[in-house]
Amino acid sequence: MSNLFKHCEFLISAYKIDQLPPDEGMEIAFAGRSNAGKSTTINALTNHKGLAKVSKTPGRTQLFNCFEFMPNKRLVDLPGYGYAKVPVKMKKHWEKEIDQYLMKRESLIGVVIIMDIRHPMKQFDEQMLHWAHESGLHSHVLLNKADKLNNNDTKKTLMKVSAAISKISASTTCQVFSALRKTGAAELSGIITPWFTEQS
Ligand SMILES: Nc1nc2c(ncn2[C@@H]2O[C@H](COP(=O)(O)OP(=O)(O)O)[C@@H](O)[C@H]2O)c(=O)[nH]1
Ligand SMILES: [Mg+2]
Repeated sequence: MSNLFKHCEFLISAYKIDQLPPDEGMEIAFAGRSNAGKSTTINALTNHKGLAKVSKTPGRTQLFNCFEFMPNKRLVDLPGYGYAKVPVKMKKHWEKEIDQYLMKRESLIGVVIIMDIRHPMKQFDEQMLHWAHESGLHSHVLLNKADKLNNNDTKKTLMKVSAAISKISASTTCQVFSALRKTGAAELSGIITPWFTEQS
């Protein structure tokens, strides 16, 4: 399968939403708790090892990182939410910025919600699912770090989380993933590619 995202380039890092690229074209956001694997997922999807910076220290990459794979088509690595050790003031700043981004960004067409398969469906993940559902955006959940679980536990978690998601948002899809091993990368690409190409 041809990879729509293989010619992806870093565009800009924004500390505030008014520093983002012009709100034109289409973009999708990668959301998830700090350390869930958002940056590693973007690298796996684009087949570009050092594109998005993978952090060794959780909570460090607190910026909107924007990547462009075609003119006016972007992937946005959102600041990680829910990291406990971030100072309250900084947390407030990011909650506000992410909130505003989600509500106001016209070019946003979908969101990929990344969860650590060992700790899925935390409060912020659920909030994001509710929000995606209410705003009628495309949404897809990755149960990442599947390399950390055996097959049986992986299957069980997928079933459990899929059931929980369907109660919140029937149109949201969910898959098992390992950004580290690129397991499930073709499935991910197969789900989000039509978001950009279908007529709306
Ligand atoms: N075992 C494993 N580790 C992963 C996987 N994806 C990411 N990581 C690791 O988790 C840490 C956080 O990843 P990062 O992409 O920076 O998370 P982010 O904060 O959500 O952007 C890094 O040490 C990654 O190497 C995965 O699929 N499996
Ligand atoms: Mg990151």
